Amino acid sequence: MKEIPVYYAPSSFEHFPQYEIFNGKNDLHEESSARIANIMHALEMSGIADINISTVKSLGIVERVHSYDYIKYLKKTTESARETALANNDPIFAIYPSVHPYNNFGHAENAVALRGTYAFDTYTPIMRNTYEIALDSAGAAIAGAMLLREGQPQVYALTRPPGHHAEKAMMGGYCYINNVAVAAEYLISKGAKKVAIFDFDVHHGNGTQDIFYDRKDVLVVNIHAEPKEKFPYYTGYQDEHGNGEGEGYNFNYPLKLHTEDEAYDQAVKRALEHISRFCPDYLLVSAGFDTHKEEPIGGFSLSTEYYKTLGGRIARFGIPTLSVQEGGYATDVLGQNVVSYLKGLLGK
Ligand code: Q9C
Ligand code: ZN
Repeated sequence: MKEIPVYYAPSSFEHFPQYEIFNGKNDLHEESSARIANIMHALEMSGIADINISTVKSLGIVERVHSYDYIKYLKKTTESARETALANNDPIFAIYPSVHPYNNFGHAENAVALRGTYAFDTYTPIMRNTYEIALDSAGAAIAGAMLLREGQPQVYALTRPPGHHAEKAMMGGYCYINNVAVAAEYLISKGAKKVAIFDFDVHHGNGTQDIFYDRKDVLVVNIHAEPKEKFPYYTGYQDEHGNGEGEGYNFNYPLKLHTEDEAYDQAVKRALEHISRFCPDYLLVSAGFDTHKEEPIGGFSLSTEYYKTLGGRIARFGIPTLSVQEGGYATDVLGQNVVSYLKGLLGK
């Protein structure tokens, strides 16, 4: 039976954000390890996945995507969270921002000031192992990209934490290191001339857009819920087309809340046209399943079956494709949705 290679990092089960702060209140954090437990279970049951452990850690590539200062901050703050966690015997000790930069004079010397400088929301805590776990997650995306270079047509990286909200120098939206961007940069460092990224998470991939906004070697196409209704609120509008050399290499398809299979599929067809016109060497997919109808923080109403159609449309390009896990928080159907998508990729 035809299988799809899957990469994951075992440490992704050790990330335990407890709560996100919304409007001054602590809400239960949706980005739980139950998500990947459910996906792993469904993959094992499906018989279509060849599951591998990733041991890749590539700080070198990560530092081509993110600023040196940002990565240094993430590492140091993780170390400081670890010290406090150990000293207080509090394994879930977490660091959140309290203030954000405004019209100041460029100073961010205090620890609290730095937290606001490097995070754009209050949903993305730094805990005792955050830096290492985020690096492992990006490593799983690189491991997947390595297989593409060996000639695999379809690969899936089961990354957690997710990545597409992480900008060059900011964490947010449960993301610390932009996994899909790291995979793209890895492929380019190995000689790829053109890489396309298709992002179908329900939230706009502001981080990926930010990272490649000025570049024409990486085309970024996003389909998501209208940002006037949904996180990340400030980006994902249709008039964001890229900048300088990158002008014409960024496309956003914001769709109305409650969009169902048929209308969604029409938009997917239009979005994918940009990719076939671009003729990339590789296609990377930010695969978020928070578009599903049972999604607790989504906004669309896609069926489990639709993901198979979507996978089929992506596979039909015949471009070597790495799908990288992003969001999806309906923990009892998430795995089924992933399997449906992978079946589409495999042409089943
Ligand atoms: N209390 C990803 O899907 N807003 N991130 C949640 C609900 C943040 C989603 C508000 C959503 C971030 C990778
Ligand atoms: Zn999302």
